[in-house]
Amino acid sequence: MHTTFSTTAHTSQELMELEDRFNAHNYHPIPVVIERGSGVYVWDVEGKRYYDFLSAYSAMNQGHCHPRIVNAMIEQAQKLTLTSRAFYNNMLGVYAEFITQFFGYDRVLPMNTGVEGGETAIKLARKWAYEVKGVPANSAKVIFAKGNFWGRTLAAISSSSDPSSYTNFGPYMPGYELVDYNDLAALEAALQDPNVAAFMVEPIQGEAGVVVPDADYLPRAYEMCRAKNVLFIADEVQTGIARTGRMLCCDHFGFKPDILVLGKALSGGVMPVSAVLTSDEVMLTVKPGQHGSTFGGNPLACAVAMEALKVVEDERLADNAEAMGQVFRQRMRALQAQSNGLITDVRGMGLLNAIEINESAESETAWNLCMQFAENGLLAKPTHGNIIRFAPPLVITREQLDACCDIIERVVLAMVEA
Ligand code: IF1
Repeated sequence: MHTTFSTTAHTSQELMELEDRFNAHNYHPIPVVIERGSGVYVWDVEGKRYYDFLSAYSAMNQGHCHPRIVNAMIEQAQKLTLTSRAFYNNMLGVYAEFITQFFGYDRVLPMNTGVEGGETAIKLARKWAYEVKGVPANSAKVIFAKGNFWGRTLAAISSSSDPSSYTNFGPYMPGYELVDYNDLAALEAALQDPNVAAFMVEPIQGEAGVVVPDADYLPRAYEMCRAKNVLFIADEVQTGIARTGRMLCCDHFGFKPDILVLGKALSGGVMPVSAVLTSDEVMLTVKPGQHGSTFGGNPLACAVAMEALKVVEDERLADNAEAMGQVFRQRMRALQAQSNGLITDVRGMGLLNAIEINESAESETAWNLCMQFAENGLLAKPTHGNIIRFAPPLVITREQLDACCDIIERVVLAMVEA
């Protein structure tokens, strides 16, 4: 039935009410309604400007509406957007060569969302386990770290240790095993099973609260997997594309994962683009008809992803993330020292950082801090009640970063004095 649609002249309040009334209640956003973005800034519908310190969970590393990426998108959109993989398109081969050389892998399998990338990596690992490693049919295992987050599909939540992710969505995917993150002994024990196909891990756990492992954890885990002929799958959906101060977070630790999963900022945040990169040995186990996606490898995504990666390189965003991250953590540590115990930890790498707030079970200190940050023109969101993630676009300048640290400092010190 056709009713009255309210399509014009909305205030933030009206727009939030519309979502509340007609949309699923699967999120609890900070009450700010964004209408426009440019670089590190976003504006709400009333025209108020904010620094974006979430970057759509690290999808906007190149900044909002990067002109080069938007132009690549518009030009390609006017020419060809989708053919499906029933036919070749003139962009996929060029993109495949570009991205495999960019990251140093034999082959790429293009998908759309991050979770599809993770799913693809696990399918590849299973197939490789049966057809190359020689694991008996249907008995391959994949090891994950507790606290992992790789999306919302049934396969992804089946590996989750977070009850809000998995409760009442069962039954779950078999063939998974969970070990503690940052625990090499637990990984070593799990690797004793000869049917293990892969260990899938985020170099820094994002959803768990920006958990940075010990310096030797990842390279030693990689060596241990290698010794057992187990594939090391790096979920760099959030940590990749310069976020942590190197092109890949694994680059900090001097090893190259067997399977690399990328998403989010691979498109500069203009559309969902993910990719799985690996060797001939692993990738060629999948034959025509055995995996794919209508939109995977579409020419629009290819054009956008190539430009998004070139921007990261041309603007030296990894170097900027590294330098700005140092400044940011230094300022936050100084603030922690002044915070009378309100800030209990400052951690991160590059521009993927978090502060931990001393919070009692019933209080909403971190949420209130984020509301005050918003009031003062900076957007961030708490996770797990007491952790505030700070992840601005990597194009942020020193002046902008200092202004943002000033805001955070002012709000935190006002809270300390209150
Ligand atoms: C949401 C957090 C971030 C990811 C890693 C795969 C995916 C993600 C390491 C799946 C997605 C998201 C999705 C977003 C919130 C979010 C998140 F808050 F849960 F912890 F980034 F830190 N691997 N991360 O972090 O990618 O399928 O979503 O494209 O709203 O669920 P996707």
